[in-house]
Amino acid sequence: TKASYDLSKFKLTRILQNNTLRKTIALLGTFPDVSDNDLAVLLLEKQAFKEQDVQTAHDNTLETVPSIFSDALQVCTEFINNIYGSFKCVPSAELNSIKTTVVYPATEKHIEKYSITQKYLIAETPALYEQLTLPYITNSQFSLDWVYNILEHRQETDRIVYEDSNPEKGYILLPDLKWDGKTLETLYLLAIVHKHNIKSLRDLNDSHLPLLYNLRDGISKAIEKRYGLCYSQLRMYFHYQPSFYHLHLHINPVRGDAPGIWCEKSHMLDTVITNIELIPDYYQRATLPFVLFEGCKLLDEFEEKGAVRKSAEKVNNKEKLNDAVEK
Ligand code: M7G
Repeated sequence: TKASYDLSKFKLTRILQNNTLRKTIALLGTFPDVSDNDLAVLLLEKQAFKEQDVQTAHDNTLETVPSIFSDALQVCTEFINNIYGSFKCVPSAELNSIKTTVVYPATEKHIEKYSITQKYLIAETPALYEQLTLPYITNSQFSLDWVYNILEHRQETDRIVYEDSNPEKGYILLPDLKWDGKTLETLYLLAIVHKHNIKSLRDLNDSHLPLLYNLRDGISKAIEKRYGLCYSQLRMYFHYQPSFYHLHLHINPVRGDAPGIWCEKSHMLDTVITNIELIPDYYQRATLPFVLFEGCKLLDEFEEKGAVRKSAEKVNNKEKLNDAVEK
């Protein structure tokens, strides 16, 4: 499907976040050609190196793939000092592309998601989940249209890696939006379950064990077949809280460090299975930590209940500072 906007006509309002380590930048702006009011969030990401890209012509099996070391390489010498050289090289255009993700029109919540703000860890008891989180996610959450488009084969159909169409324990396995679809080193897949109304980890109990076993076994088989990675090379996890409240599993290679892989947000599939095998209603009884951003209404509500220790943190910091000064 063709986009309704022309990326080259993007007009910047402000930079939301610039991650020099990840080489990503998140931008807020508009497409004045389409509308002056609708806001767009753009995420630009420089490519990771594929091991293929550095192969040289001696390896004649790879002759058709573009390599950095070819006649197309433009080399500008910055300096050479004794045995040390510094260059600026521009490889062929294909090796220089920028992965671009667009959310348009973007909501306030999208802008918040891509901005850097202060973050706080919440200890969510089952009671606080019922009182605060559940009403909040019921009233204000991202639309799940993209999820249903995938499950009902309206979008991304040609990207499906594997489908198990069983309505109770089936799922669709496909590349995550974050993956460029090419670089095996940064492989990132998503398994979206067919069953509706499982909002998140919090809803999982022993009745879902067949679904969880099926995810574990089917995904690793499909990935081994397509990408040659075995079960033990894969990291499979749920996010808590997720951004999208229809159960889905994140999958990427243990070897890489996937974007947004934060321990405070990730719950390994194997751990989830064991917890439920031992205690069938584990996730309805456990206190689960999760992160909230400054400016989020839910954070204020948790703060009122005393579940956020902002002030204690300040006191501690002040004491630490005093200690440090005295020493
Ligand atoms: P999450 O844990 O709900 O939220 O994961 P997070 O974004 O805070 O991690 C949702 C996952 O779905 C993320 O990894 C997204 O990159 C991915 N995703 C989001 N959208 C809108 C799409 C989409 O349209 N297509 C695909 N294939 N993946 C998406």
